[in-house]
Amino acid sequence: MTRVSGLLLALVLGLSSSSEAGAAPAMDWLFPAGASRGGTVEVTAGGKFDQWPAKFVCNHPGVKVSPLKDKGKLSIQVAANATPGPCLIRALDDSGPGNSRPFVVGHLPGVTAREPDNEPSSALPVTIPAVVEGKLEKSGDVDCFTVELKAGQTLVASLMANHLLGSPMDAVMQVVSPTGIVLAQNNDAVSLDPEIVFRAETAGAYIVRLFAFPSAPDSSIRFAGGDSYIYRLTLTTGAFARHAWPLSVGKAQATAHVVGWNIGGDSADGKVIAKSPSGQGLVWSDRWANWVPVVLVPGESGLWQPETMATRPLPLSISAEALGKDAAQIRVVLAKGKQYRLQARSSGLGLTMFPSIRLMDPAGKVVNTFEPKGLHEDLDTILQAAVDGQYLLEIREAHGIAGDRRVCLVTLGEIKPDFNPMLGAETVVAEAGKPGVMTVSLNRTGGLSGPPRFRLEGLPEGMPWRAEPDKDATKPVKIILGADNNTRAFSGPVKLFASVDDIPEKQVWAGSSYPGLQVMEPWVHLPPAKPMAKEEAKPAKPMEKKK
Ligand SMILES: [Ca+2]
Ligand SMILES: [Ca+2]
Repeated sequence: MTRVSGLLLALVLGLSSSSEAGAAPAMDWLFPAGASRGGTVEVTAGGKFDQWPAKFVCNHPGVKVSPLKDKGKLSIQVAANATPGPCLIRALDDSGPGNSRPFVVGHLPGVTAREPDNEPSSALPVTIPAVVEGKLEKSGDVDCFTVELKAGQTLVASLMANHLLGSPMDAVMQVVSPTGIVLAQNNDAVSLDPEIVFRAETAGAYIVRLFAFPSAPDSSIRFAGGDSYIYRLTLTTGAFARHAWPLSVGKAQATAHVVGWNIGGDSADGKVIAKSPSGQGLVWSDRWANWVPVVLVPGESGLWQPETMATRPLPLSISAEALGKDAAQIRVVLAKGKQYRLQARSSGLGLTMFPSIRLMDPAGKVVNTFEPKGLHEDLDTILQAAVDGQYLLEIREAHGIAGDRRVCLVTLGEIKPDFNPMLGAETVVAEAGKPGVMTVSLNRTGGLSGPPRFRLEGLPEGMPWRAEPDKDATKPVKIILGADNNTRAFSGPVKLFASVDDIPEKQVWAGSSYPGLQVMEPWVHLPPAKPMAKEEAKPAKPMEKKK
């Protein structure tokens, strides 16, 4: 085909590559990355926006995002009664939905970092408690903040950057004296993000100093920085939760217990909020500076106690702390031939125990030793009992280390017929005039084999959709949205529900790149058919029948 005839064909078909809408928005960061309840903040969205204003949606009902006149500038309003915790903000335009970025609803007063602050002498004074919204903005950047402490006060300085916000930084934090003497240092507490708990022996000014290396290590020896090196630094001498204890709570429980700093007495019970379909929630109290994750489990949650020799019933959910070289022992009864799921969670909850679990059969023989596949991973495995009887689980820290954050949650339960329906993607974008395709993995367990049934909410009245299961029941199901020759445009969120056999209906969800943040309403983008195709697709005018 010659170039000319190709051009003619393009004209005839109504194709015009030059007038194609550009790419959907690509959002690299939000700064600041959070706001307090009841506040309105101006936020800069970094990234590529071919169309401005773009549209912004948030999965948190208490967070309203409005684009301002200047490209990349947003006004974010947080309702006074908004549930604290992280949420996801997504940018969209006529080309479709872009990616989403995390944003945090907090409740401490916010302070914005400013330059210069690289030296203790130029540190920004911060009245605590507060959350500093900051950025290590260029290579070599260091940020310093001064806090006034009374003798005997315990300061908690906790950074959120790589964890949850996804900033590409591996920060180091120090508490230093005004003359620059390092009094405390931490590299990694919650994943790569540091946290320092510092008791002031004498009253006075103390400097919290922060710098970073790239989270993906490179050969540079200079401190790193950049537009996306965004952080939220919580500074408080008030209550700060370290972790839930036990690390799990029954699904129906409204409150959970936590341990932490400056948190003694009855202030250690918080509300369980933000329960997600992945089986996690958050424990939070407005008396604390923060929230912590908690795992939602069927049945009871317990703490491992050295004196407990009794057999534990299944499903088991026991929180254990690292005992140095010793092991926490748990006895359970397993049945021959049955399959059980054994999980040990620590890293996924922002904690640092690397559990090693030894399983011994009724004769006392070691059946297997289970460990997570890698650092920053949790153990999740299936085991089958060879004989009936009492088995022993021995839980150790693989490296024999004990410490504040070296705790884990061990769960063990028989695998029952069930399913966990998950979306293949957070968004569905169709070609112009074509239906959209959403894929759903049912993740069946325990021999569940019935056909899936689906229910969809959110498509415009009368717009067709259908489910196309694969012949192979283990393969994802395709959900086709819109007609095969789709003349109607739609862009919006939908909710999909699935049920199999007599298991109650479940909402189909997608994980996100941010741990613990789920997408419950995938965005469906069915662009309008292109002009020529639209003409063809229109029903022909009824013609007068010739007699
Ligand atoms: Ca600085
Ligand atoms: Ca670090």
